[in-house]
This record gives sequence, structure tokens and C-alpha cells, in this order.
Amino acid sequence: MATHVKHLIVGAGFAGLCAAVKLQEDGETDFLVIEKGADVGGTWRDNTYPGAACDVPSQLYSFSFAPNPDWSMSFSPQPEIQAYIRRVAEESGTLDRFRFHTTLESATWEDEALRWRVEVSGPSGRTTLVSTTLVLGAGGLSEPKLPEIDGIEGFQGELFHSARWDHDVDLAGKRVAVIGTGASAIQIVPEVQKVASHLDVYQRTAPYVLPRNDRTYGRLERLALRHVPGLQKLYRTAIYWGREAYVPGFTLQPKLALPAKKMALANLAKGVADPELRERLTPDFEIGCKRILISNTYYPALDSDNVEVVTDRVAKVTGNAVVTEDGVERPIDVLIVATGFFTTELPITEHITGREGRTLADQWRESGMAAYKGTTVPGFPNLFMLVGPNTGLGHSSMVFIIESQVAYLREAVRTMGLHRYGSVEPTRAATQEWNADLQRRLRRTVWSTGGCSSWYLDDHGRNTTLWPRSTFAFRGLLSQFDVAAYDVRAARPTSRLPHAEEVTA
Ligand code: N01
Repeated sequence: MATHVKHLIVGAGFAGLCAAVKLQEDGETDFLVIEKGADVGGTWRDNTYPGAACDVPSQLYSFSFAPNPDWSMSFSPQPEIQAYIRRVAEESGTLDRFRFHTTLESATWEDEALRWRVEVSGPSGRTTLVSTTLVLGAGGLSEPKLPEIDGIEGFQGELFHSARWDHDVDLAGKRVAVIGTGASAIQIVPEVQKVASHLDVYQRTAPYVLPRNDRTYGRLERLALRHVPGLQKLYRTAIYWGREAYVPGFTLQPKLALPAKKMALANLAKGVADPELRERLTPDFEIGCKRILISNTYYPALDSDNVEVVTDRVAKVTGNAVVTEDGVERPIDVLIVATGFFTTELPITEHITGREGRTLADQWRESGMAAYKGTTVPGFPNLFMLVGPNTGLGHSSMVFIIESQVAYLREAVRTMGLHRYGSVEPTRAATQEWNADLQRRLRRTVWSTGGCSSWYLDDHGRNTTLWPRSTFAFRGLLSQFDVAAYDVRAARPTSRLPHAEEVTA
């Protein structure tokens, strides 16, 4: 027997939790959140590697409706962020509708009944859920990407991905290799360097690394943040606008980012004394083309006696070593791959079948990821995708984007209730127009012109991940549910009606 719910939310990270809290606020209490992990938190639950911390200030990287005066530092460490998400979930009173250890196996749109039929596997086996809306909050950086390296499966030592850290492995005194030099690796490397006997860092592309202007919030400051009316909002607003000032450098005129480039190169010069190493750590593309990283400890760690930065390409992995193309073999005990995530081909889309009987993955295989307003997709009625195509940011808080999308979802649900719509689906014309505009804007951004390859771009070189405008523009565009851009159908008045009626918006 199927369980019916009005809204089915997939994922209990920032996105899924935000949807749950806000739907409940609107009296939309008939929902379930399914989560394959054991707890809320999403990426902040999964990324427990040593040194994990946010590179966006916590005053901004948090829900606007759940301010936290107790952040210990401006860039909070992972355990604090995870504890924050857990606390918001507990205080919201929604946790009774969360089903953990529950994985979406398939979701199929039933066009006559105007609903999603969702098969899930969980602690009590396989069950069926039926819902009017399907809200995907599964995240854009949740499925680890393992590198395809010859022989890696035959490695006899310990091997794990940065997002699946194996805390049972003691790195003290070991020979360790880290493959990758992205946002995760630069946080991991300084921590591993402290304990490993030797560390090889395999760098394919040198990133830009700015100083991390972190600071601890003292007791008095935290008291003030708690008790002085408006102070926390003031902090948040100042950080928000400071971050927003980066946008023109990314999207309009890369020259505006020159001061940041100078700062990054000065950070390199300060952190690395050896000129030959410095040379190899100097990026060969424009700043901003890949994510700009922040660290005060990464460069000094690379300049340490027990670290070797390897820039020759990895050729293969043997039972106990990494071998580079120049034939050098470097023996290791532990191999950590900090090689990122599936970003432009999201695995969950393989499991979602729309109105025309094909999966979202199939639809996007031809055209690349594309949605209307980053949230809804033609052919997939009543599907709302949080952190969908072209909603990512290089400069600010994804929580701001998530809240904007959830506001749009709420407006859609209100509109559906008011007009008794059974389904809403964006038109192909509106979706094409939205994406044509995005791609036109994206062509002149540093992400396309900066001379790098990055996880922002798909196999066709199209940027299907980032938002190329200000975040306030995004919020404005999603502030109302623009029903004119949708095909809508009336809710089925009785179960005797064989087909849903067509109505015009
Ligand atoms: O992953 P990445 P990440 N052989 O894809 C290299 C967010 N985040 O986990 O640059 C050798 O950025 C690859 O090399 P190259 C943030 O949005 C946030 O670090 O492609 N190397 C690159 O160096 C971030 O952008 C925080 O040439 C290989 C690295 O692996 C996103 O997550 C913290 C390889 C992958 O870097 C992803 O970051 C951490 C191969 N076969 C992450 N394959 C915050 O603080 C890949 N690489 C909020």
C-alpha cells in the first residue's frame, strides 16, 4: 500500500530542511522528508575531514530566519555548522516527518492521477510513497567523484574520498598522498602535514588562494550579538554586500578582480620561500575562473620538509604507490582523493521519470542541465529542484539561494491551492528563453573566458552550474510564482474523472 503525502522532500541538508520549515510555516504540514543518511546536515554531515570549515562567513552562511549569535568564528568549522543545522531542525518541530536511512529508488510522474509515485528503500524494506509535489534537495555537491586512474582499485593501502573520510585510519607517522588541490584539499593538506611522516600532494592545476581573514568572536561580542537589537542583522548585511561586490569581477570585467589576484600572489609569496615551488604553485589562468580558495596554512604546509608537491601527471596506482608519467614511483600507506563531486551529471536524475516517460538524466544528456529559474523543468510537473541548474555561486552563500528557491516553491504551492491546480509545469518556451539569457550572460564571465577547466562546465563546455548575476536579482526573479510561464492543469475533482482537465493560466 502506498503512503500519500502532499509534499515529498528529498534530502535533509540546508535545502530540504528549509523547505520543510517553510512549508510548515504556511500550514502545509502534510509532508515527508526522506534522507539516505542517518541525520540532517547533507554535505555538512558528510564532510567530516580534518580542517573542514566553511569558506563563507557563518553570519551569512546560515538561515535568515534562524540567526545564531553563538558562532565561535567568522568562518565556522564543520562540527558547529552541523550542530546548527541539527538545532534548527529540532526547534522547528518538523523532525517527526523526517525518514532517515531512506533512499529514493525511483520517482515516476503519473500523468492521469497528477502525482508522483516514489519507490524508496529504508529500514522497513521497499515502500511506495505518492505525492503531489516532489521537492529535490539532494544537493549539487553530494555524490563524490572518484578519479579514473589506472590500477586504483588494486591499491592495497587505505583509500578514501575527502567527503567519506575514514576516521578509523590513523595518519600519524604514515606516508600519505592527497590527489587534488581544490577547496577540500587545501583544508585537508595542512592537517595531514602535521601528523604524517610524509605527504605527497598531487596537483593538476594550481588554484588561487587568498588569506583567510578569520577571527574568533569573543564572549562580549557574542553577548552583544545576542542582545543588541539589529546587530546580528547588521553584520549579515555588511557581509552580504561585501560579497556581492565581487559579482562584476566575475561576470562583467575580470580586471576588477586584479586586486584579489595580487593578494593571492602575495599570499603565495609569503607562504612559500622556495622560488621553484612558488613557480609551480602559480596559477596559469585568470582569478575567479575556478573557485577562489582561502587559507593561511595551505602554502606553509606545502613548503614543509615532509611535503612534496607533485605536478607530473598521475599515470597509475600500484598496490602500494602512485606512479607519475615520468615513471617515478612514490610509495604510500594512505591515498586520499579530494577529487570533487558529480556536478553537471547529477546521479539522482537517473531515477526521476517525467511525463514523457524519460528520465531527467536522459532529457539533460542531450541538452545539458537546464531548468526554469533553476527550479522547475518542462516534462516534470510539480517537480521543484533546490540548488538546481545555474543556481550555484562563486562568491556568496548558497543558503541565500536556497531561501529564494523555497520562497518560489511556497508561492507555487499557494497558487496551486488558490486556483485548485493539480499540476504546474514550466513551458518549453519560457525555459528556453530563461536559459538562452543565462548562456548569453555566461559567455562573457571569467568562468568561460578565464582559461581554465572547472567543475562549473559540462562536457560541452557549457556552464550549467553557476548563477551569472547578483543574488538579489535571483531573489527578485523568484519572488513571485509567474504562472504565465507554466502549463497548468486543474486538480482532479473526483477520482471518477478519467483525465485531468486542461485549463489555461
Ligand atoms: O572539489 P574540486 P572539492 N587526477 O572539484 C583534482 C565546495 N566546497 O571537493 O583542478 C588528478 O573543486 C582537480 O584538479 P583540476 C566548493 O564549492 C566548499 O575540493 O580539475 N587530479 C581539483 O584540484 C568547491 O568548489 C567548501 O585540474 C584530479 C580537485 O581534484 C566544491 O565543494 C569546502 C583528478 C577537485 O577539486 C568542490 O571542492 C570544500 C584526477 N583524475 C568544498 N580529478 C567550503 O569551505 C580531479 N582532480 C564551503
